[in-house]
Formats: sequence, structure tokens, C-alpha cells
Amino acid sequence: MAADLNPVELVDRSFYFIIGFSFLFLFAITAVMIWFVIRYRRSRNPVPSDIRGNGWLELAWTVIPSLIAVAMFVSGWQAYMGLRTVPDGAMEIKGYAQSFSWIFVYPNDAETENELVVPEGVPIKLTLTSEDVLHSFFLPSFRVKIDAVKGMETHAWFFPEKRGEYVFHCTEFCGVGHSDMDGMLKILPPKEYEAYLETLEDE
Ligand SMILES: [Cu+2]
Repeated sequence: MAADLNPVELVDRSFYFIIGFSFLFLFAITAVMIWFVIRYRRSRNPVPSDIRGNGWLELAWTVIPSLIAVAMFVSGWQAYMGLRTVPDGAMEIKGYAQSFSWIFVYPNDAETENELVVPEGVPIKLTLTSEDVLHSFFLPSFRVKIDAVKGMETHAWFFPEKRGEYVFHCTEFCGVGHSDMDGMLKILPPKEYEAYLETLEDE
């Protein structure tokens, strides 16, 4: 269940697919270029041959790169759709960005600042907005990056697969406190999460 629920793998797959082809072409083109410089230098090949009008060659260098580009698009699209499609049963937490901190409001109306606490194994839908200027919520471990905009709501989701602590940052330059505008995602076992929410209610 976790694998097809978690878009992190789709994003990584797309990334390695694109960077893999990029390196392949970097080395292949460089190798061919060096070989041509040596093999077809003027002293060895004074009269260049004319390859114009080679239909098969032209077809190959049109069709092959087109297929690669389409495959890159498809892998990127799947990753994007994975990030954008919130699964049923996701728990909604509201996030408010302000200069210069993050406020999170949980289903029971408890609030935390610069600390997002979630139970392990429950998909989380984050609904974001801003109290003032543009901010952007960046949670690199979960490949989440989404703008927080005043006057509108944006959303992101992630699957807290493994308990632990994961940093997040503001990634939209928003003023003098921008570089301090970061926090911690804490993934707790469900029981600890419930207990934690109760301590917040008491405050
Ligand atoms: Cu900010």
C-alpha cells in the first residue's frame, strides 16, 4: 500500500530517469565529438562528405529524441499527479504562513508553531494560506513544495511513512526573517500523537 500511496518514489524515479538520460547523452555526445575531431581532422580527411538527404538518419534523430522527451514528460506527469492527488481519508491540517513563522491548526483546533506533528501511517493533507506576503512551504524529505498565498488556499499532501523528525523551510524570500522561517515535522506513533494533541488542548 505504502509504495503506490507515496509519491516520493514517483518523483525520485522521474528525477533519476531524466538525469540518467542527461548523463548518457553528455558522455555519448562528448565521446563522438572527440572521435570526429580526431578521425575527420583536415590532415586526414581533407574533403568532407555530404550526408544531406539521408532519410533514415533524419527519421532516427527525430523519432528517438521525441520518444525520450515524451517518456520524460510521462514520468514527470505521473509524479506530479501523485503529489497533487490527495488520497481519500487524509487528515487535514491547516497551515498559516506569516512573517516569519508557521502556525498549524489540527482537526481539534489545537495549534502549534514551527512544529508540525502528525501520526505515523495517516496521509496528511495540508491546506495552506498566508497572513501577509508570499511564503512557500518546502518539505524536502517528502518532495513537497507549495506556495502560501494571502487570500487563497493551496494544498499539498504527504504520507508520513516512518516516524522521525524532518525539517521544513520557507522557500520564498519573504523578508528579513526569511532564513529563520523553518521548522520541524514530527512523525509520532498514533498513540503518542493523540497524547500530544491532548497536552495542546490543555493549554
Ligand atoms: Cu516566508
